[in-house]
Amino acid sequence: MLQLREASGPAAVIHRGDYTAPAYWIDTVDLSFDLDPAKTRVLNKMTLRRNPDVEAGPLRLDGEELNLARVLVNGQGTSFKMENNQLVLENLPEGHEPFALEIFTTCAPVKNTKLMGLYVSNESFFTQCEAEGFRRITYFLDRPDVMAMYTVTLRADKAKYPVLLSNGNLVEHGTLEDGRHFAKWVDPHKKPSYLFALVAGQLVAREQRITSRAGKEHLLQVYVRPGDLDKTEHAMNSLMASVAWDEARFGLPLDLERFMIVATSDFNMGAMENKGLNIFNTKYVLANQATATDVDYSNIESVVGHEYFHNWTGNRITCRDWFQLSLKEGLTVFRDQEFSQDLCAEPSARAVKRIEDVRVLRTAQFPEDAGPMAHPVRPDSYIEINNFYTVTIYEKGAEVVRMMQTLTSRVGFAKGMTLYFERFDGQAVTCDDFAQSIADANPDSALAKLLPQFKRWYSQAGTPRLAARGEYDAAAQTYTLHFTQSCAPTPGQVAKEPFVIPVSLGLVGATSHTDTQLFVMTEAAQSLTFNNVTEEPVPSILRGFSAPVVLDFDYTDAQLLTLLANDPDPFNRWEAGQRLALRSAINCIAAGAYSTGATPLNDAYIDAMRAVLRHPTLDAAFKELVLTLPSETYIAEQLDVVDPQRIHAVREAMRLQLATALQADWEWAFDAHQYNGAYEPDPVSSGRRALAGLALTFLNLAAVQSGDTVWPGKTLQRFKDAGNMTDRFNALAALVGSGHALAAQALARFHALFKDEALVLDKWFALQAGTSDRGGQVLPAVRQLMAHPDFNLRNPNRARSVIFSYCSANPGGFHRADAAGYVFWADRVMELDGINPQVAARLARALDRWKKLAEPYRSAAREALVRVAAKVDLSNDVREVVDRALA
Ligand code: 0A1
Ligand code: ZN
Repeated sequence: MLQLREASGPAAVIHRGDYTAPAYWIDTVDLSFDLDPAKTRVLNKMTLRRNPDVEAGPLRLDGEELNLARVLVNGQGTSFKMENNQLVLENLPEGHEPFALEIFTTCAPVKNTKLMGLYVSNESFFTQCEAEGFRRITYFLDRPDVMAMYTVTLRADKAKYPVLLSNGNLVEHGTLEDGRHFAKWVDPHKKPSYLFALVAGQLVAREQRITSRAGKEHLLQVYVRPGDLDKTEHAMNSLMASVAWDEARFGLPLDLERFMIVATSDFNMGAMENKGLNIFNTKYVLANQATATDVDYSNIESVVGHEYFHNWTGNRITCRDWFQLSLKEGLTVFRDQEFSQDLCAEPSARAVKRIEDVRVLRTAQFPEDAGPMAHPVRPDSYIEINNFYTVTIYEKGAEVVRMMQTLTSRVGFAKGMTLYFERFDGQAVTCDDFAQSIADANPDSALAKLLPQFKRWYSQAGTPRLAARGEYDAAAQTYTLHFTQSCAPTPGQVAKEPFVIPVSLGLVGATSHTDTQLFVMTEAAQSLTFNNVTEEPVPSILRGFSAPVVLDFDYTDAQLLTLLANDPDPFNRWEAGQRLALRSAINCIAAGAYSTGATPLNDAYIDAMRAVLRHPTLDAAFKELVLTLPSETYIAEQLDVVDPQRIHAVREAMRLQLATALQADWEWAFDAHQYNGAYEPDPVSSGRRALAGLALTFLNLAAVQSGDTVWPGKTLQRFKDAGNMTDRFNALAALVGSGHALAAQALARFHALFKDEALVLDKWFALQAGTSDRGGQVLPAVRQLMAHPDFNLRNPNRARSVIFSYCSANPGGFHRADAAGYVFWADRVMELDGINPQVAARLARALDRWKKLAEPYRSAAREALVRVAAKVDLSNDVREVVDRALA
């Protein structure tokens, strides 16, 4: 067997403009695996043909960390060479006839700590091929525009690996000599290599047979480890709801006889949409009321939906190249968000979901768009594609699709989807192809008229700012809104052209309000006049967050209080409360007046919050959102220079003020919303639990302040008695978050109760690493957690639960004046990079916004980045992130 040395050099930048079609097509792939953790043998028999549209050239197959044993062309040995991780074949048959290529390689799944390609987790085999993992299994044209028909034969020890799965249909299985067995799978659909999957191990399945609208029978399966079957009901329900929804809303049926989901506890991301064989992080499958919170239930519903919806948007029509990633991701996030909204019985619950989605966009994507990693929804270049599975591609991409729906109507957008599938089913296409389909199906729509300009959302990075000013003419009874738009430079893009911004808006008066209308902004400056306006109104702009922009409007406090009380649009009602809180925070931060006992919030705000909390008809879930202050990260984004300690102190002062000023109201809220009946994860009951949980948080904060022991005692009791994880964890978090002495025993008890539940232990770790810092205690605690016997750096979920919870989700604990947080960060990035570069690169992004930091943080952060960048053997993943940060 010959071992090939891998050439390495400076990482290449890949440009979108350099796309060329492949020189060869692969029509069929017949793979045989002899599965063995230390040495798995892979026989890959393909039929290929030259692409007649491309000038003849050598065949270059991608391969990584493979041992090559044999290459045969039409059954004969052939010459080949290795160049930059590619197997290059020059002496191939002339002409355009198909030829056979057979490649035999081995790989070592047990050594695969990157979790890309074929790897071992808990003694089972799993694969992850998106984006470029298939080349770690065999030599291939590992690019999404090469779509082939797959046949897969798996052979393994029967006792150790009783279940053998791959894409498509099981056509044959049986026993072999020496206690081995085999299974043969045929996928009836052609697919790109990134959708290939195999699973082998000791697994059990929950099964469900369903009949589609068209009368077809399907088998749905959720595979987990033997002890976890009692945690699969919700995932299965979510899958059935997904199948029904895609048929009902978009006319897209399940195109497979069998659809499988398999859960693994070692996974870099959330889940993967491999054709017919989705592989999931256990976090997004396993749930029962004792181990999972309401948030977990809702995430499972979204992720199961997301991966299922990819079956059409991603798998039936895929991406021509990885620059088009948002073609499938933005569209599929949009679809999963719509799915979750459509499952809400009440309109108010839809609004709650929308607010939650916007909160993610604004706290994660807006900073990305303003930082060193900013990139367009369709990027122009990358070094490591794994770095571009971003909130911009996913969440901003979803907003771009939502704006298309806004500009064509719900019915019009569905027509556009139908046209998209008529045109491109079975193909690998571009974002342009998608946008053109939606526009062509709606020729009279604003989208069709503005398409070239609309597509700037794909090509220009950065978050646009929409500034508005109102002008009331009492004599003429007119109200005019003057709008301007702008967008700051981003790396590589200095000047920006105006965007198409759909602005949903209305006017709110003391006693009446107008209907919502849509104003489509296209110029740098534009005005809109309303007639017959008899009193000066308050404009409610960007209702439902109709475009992913920052809205600047110089509202008075009184105007915001009006919107908070009267806006018929729930999103803007919530937004008014956030603006008021943000203003108080920023004023207090600017004044430097944040010493202990500071009261940043004014009485009007407190009274308004009391009115919302006590409101007779508003939903508990909505109240919880309104009464939650903007996060430290969101506050930081509004400032030019960021002192994370000051932000933390001010926000903590605000929380304490809300806790004490509304103490009686929180007591009422807790008593009125706690509920000990049967557990249901629906929006109404989970909203109640969320509000009761927030009340407990505030009651414990107030108690620690006043020395009262009643509420901490009650909270501990609630923690012990809780009938579900949501209530139990909220009680625990309230004790830990307040810094009360009872927290220690609750934490110990929680660990003892759940020591065998990995996902619950993740929560236990994350809570401690993410807790509010009081005098620098969090970093030493984090170091201790890393020394805990249950800690394991190789398991991404566990690494995230401690290290990311501290570095990325705990600004008050992480940004220390003594730089120890950054030293810790740099050490972990380098340590993780040797194990799993994808996870390391995500952690590397915790310092993206270092240039905004005040001293001494800024210099210390830079020093930490420089130290990482100086490491010679960094992965491309981490190198790209730190180089961009330092540029
Ligand atoms: N396509 C998946 C996301 C995903 C991407 C890369 C992965 O491995 C490196 C895994 C999953 C999705 O959107 O769900
Ligand atoms: Zn996806």
